[in-house]
Amino acid sequence: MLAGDIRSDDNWPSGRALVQAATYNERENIAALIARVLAVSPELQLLIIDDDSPDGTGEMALQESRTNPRLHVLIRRGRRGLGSAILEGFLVAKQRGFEIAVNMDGDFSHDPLDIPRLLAAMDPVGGRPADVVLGSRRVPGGSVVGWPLSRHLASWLVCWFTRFVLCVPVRDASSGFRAVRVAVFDRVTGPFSQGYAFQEDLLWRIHRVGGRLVEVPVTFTDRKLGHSKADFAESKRSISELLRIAVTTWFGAKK
Ligand SMILES: Nc1nc2c(ncn2[C@@H]2O[C@H](COP(=O)(O)OP(=O)(O)OP(=O)(O)O)[C@@H](O)[C@H]2O)c(=O)[nH]1
Ligand SMILES: [Mg+2]
Repeated sequence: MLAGDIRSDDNWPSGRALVQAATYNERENIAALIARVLAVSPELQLLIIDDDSPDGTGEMALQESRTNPRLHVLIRRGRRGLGSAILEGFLVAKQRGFEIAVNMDGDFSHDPLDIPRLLAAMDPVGGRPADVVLGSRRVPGGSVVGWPLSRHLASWLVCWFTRFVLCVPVRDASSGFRAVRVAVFDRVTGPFSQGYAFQEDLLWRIHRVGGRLVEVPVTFTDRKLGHSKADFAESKRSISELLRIAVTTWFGAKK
């Protein structure tokens, strides 16, 4: 949190899992997102990390949080990037004593009803606990609905690169739908990618310290409302960050 940022409240109920969504111009989605995530279970709390959306998404969430003790909002002054927002959410979850943070997009590409499955896979009965559970489109049972061919190709390329060049043993490293055991941030340090490449970067760092990554199938549905924020400049930035990580993977140079 920087000077000028706005935080909704200080009295958080205690809990095990915090769901978080980074938002930028999601006014068509935000109210329904809040309602549907919090309806999944009375045990869940939700943190919205908004980068001062010009369309008022942050204020709408802030307003809602005044009457809802399970909803928390951080409005950051200035657009600081998706990766930086997600990282801040994870660190808030850790500071507030949550054990697990579940990150999801704010555009309903991720179905809130899948959250309990992600949480269950974190600590399977009789199995090994995970550090990250990915909601994966690329394991049997997972799928994508509504993407044009170009999106499939770009996504496949990034996932292939992360798996075979960055040597991260998952099929859907780009998935933003993921449960993370926040204690992992005691072992993993940055500097992290600030933009979309944060998703692959974080998995790469967790894998390098021996963290356990698990995938469960989900259906990803392309957004119906609002617009994608993944523009050409962001794609260029992500590609250059992934290439830098590749250099570190293979040649050990400092990132
Ligand atoms: N706080 C914050 N959130 C962001 C930023 N950029 C994107 N987001 C949010 O991150 C999530 C993912 O962004 P999207 O624009 O949906 O990206 P995408 O899923 O690759 O693109 P689509 O499939 O077209 O929706 C959404 O909830 C966005 O509102 C940012 O700079 N700051
Ligand atoms: Mg999206």
